[in-house]
Amino acid sequence: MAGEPQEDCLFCKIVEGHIPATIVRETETTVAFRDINPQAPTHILVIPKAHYENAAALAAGAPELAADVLRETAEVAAGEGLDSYRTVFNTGSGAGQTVWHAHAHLLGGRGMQWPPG
Ligand code: IU
Repeated sequence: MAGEPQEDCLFCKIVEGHIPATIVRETETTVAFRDINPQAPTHILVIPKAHYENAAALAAGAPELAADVLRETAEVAAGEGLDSYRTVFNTGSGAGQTVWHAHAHLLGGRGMQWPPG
């Protein structure tokens, strides 16, 4: 069920501390940890602790929590000393989503191209 921990979800396991991750910040509702395959000098994932399969499901099911995730990306960016950064939500396999627990990619520390690939 939306919002409930999923047994086969890797990011739920990170939230529960069952899989190690380099945690940058944690709030009552979110966790931020370094991506294991960084695509920029700073690449951090900000996730809601509750399980929603993508950003659309999160925004529809728990709009306050979606706002927490967005606020937290800004806090993490400030903590990393980033003036400029990119926030990405991949939604669907065609867009590159591989983990089905909503997450914001926070990328910074290098120049960015537009449009993205
Ligand atoms: P995506 O938008 O679903 O493709 O992003 C998933 C990200 O999760 C991707 O950048 C992976 O490198 C990252 N990741 C991770 O940081 N730790 C893990 O244990 C796993 C994936 I699996």
